[in-house]
Formats: sequence, structure tokens, C-alpha cells
Amino acid sequence: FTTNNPLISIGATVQFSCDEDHVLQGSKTITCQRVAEVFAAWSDHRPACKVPCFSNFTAPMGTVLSPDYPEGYGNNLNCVWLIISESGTRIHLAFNDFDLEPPYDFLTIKDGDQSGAALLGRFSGAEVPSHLTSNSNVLQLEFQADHSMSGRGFNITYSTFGRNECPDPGIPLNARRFGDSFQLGSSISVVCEEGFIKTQGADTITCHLEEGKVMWSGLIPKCEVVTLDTYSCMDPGIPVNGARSNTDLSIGSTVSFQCDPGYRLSHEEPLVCEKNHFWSHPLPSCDEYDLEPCQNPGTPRFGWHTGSRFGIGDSVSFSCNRGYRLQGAKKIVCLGGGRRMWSAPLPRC
Ligand SMILES: [Ca+2]
Repeated sequence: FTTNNPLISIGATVQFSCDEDHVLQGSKTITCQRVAEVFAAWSDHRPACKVPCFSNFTAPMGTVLSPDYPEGYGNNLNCVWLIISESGTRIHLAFNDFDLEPPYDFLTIKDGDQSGAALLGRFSGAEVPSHLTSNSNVLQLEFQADHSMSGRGFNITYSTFGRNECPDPGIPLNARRFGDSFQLGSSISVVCEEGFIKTQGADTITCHLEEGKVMWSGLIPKCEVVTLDTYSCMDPGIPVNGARSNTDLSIGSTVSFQCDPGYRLSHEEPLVCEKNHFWSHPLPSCDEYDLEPCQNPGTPRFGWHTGSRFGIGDSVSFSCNRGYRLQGAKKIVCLGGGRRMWSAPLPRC
């Protein structure tokens, strides 16, 4: 609504409209009314232009924002957005910001059209989900909010790409990218600008086939400023289900890791902080392994054992024949671990 006239007379009506990306919420027309002898007021509040809660996106790239992002999305919402790309193409979603009231408000993403759409993910809370790619040319984003409390909402950018192509990884901040082809088999390299350090991803990633899907061989690199003490490496972290033995991260120092029972290190060599402020290897992971039973411990000569189960946590007790004394552990327990050991050696009688 625009006017050159600062004064609007009683009885005049004003019409509002929104541009095509928004829907009008409230009264489309309001009238200037007399309220008392000397007062006038509008018949209703001024309406607002809102991002529609239901819409289809058909442009090859775009942004999906939650209603009123980032001011808070309000209550009682059930929004459905469809991203529809050309047939034979796929859709890539990058989450730029995400904050929904857990667990009552959530975003569900489905791959495909209404019937038989596969669930790609259901997200809530403040953790920004990692990027997603569809297998089909349609993505459904369903957003539900309950009757109270709201978060900032979300800001998602999408792009579309061909079936034998990887999604455009963009040019990471503070970096130069080499390679412009995202076709299957192509590689791109990322070099951080001076003063920035690669905190995620490999130098080169290749668009390849993995489990029947066309995808980048690794994470898109990230270059970040790291306030590095001149004499140390960045904290390498601690593996999940594991522990770290050393807290000295200075150049030349060595850090090793242990895993909780039932988990095994993916590689044993300790990490060494090298002169270039990088660790000699990536952080190992603690991987679960199948627990196998212990072997039958046997019976001591002049004695016997009770207990016939040799699984993890099972125990076997020993006794000696009359006239013999037991030397060693009376009871042993099968311990977890790759070596499937008993808690003590076989006792003697
Ligand atoms: Ca809520």
C-alpha cells in the first residue's frame, strides 16, 4: 500500500496485497471509521505478508524458510512444502540454520511424491542437520509445531543436480576450489587461504558411486581460522566410547587412546603433533566388535571345575580332590575384549 496523501478521510478504504512469494494474513481491506465525534480509527489491524505455509518450489535452486524466520515460527502449524525438480534430477538440501522446540516441533523430510515417499529424516532441536540428497526429483518438507513455545525456525537452501552428478559443493569460505565439474568421476580440490586451516574434509573429493548412490567421496572441506598457539596442534578430540591418555597437544607430543570394554580402536598408532600443526593421523574411532566366548579353561590335575558356560561374564569355579589344596583363583570370569581372556590363569591343586 502506498499513498501520497498523509490524511485519509473517514469512510475511505485501503486495500493491501502481497508480492507473489507471500500470502496476506489478516484483512485485505480496512476502512477508516468514525469512533466518536472527534476520533477516527481503522476497522482492523494492518494485515501482514507471510511466507506461505504450503507452496511448491520449482526453481532449480532456492531457499525454504520457516514462517517468520528467524523471529520464531509461532504455534499450531502444519506446513508442507514441495520441491519439484525436472524428472531425472535430484535435490540437495543444505541446512544453514535450525532451531525447533524439541521434541514437539519437528521437520520431516520425505523423498518422492505423496504415495510411497521414503523418509529421509525427522529433525527437531537446535542441532543443524547435515546436508541431504534425494533419490527422486521431489522432496516433501513437512513442518509441524504444537500449541506453545517456538524456536528461531530453519533456513534451508536447496539446489538440483543431474542423476549422474554430485551436488554443487559450493566454494567453501576462506578457500579456493579447483575443478568445476561435478559429474560422476570428477574430482575437486580445495585449498585453504593463507591463515586458515582445513578443519574438515580431505584436500580432494571425487564424485563416485557408493552403495548405488552418486555422492562425494568425503565431506566438503571447511577452512577455518584457528587461533593456534604457535607450538601446538588443535585438540584432536576423543573417540566416542573411548578415552585419551595425554592432554599435552604441543608439537612433538604424542596422544594415544583407549576404548571402553567391547570396543576396539580403528588404528593403534598414537597421534603425533607434527611441525605443521597437524596430527600425524586422523582421530581413531572405537568400534564395537562381536564378543566371542572364552575357551574351555580345562580342569586342574587332581581337581575339577563347575560351570559349563564360557561366554563373556560367565564364571567357572574350581575345587580340588580330597588331600589337595587349591593354589590360585578359586573362581575365574570370562572377560570381554578381543583376546577373550579369563580373569586369572587356571589354578593348580
Ligand atoms: Ca512448539
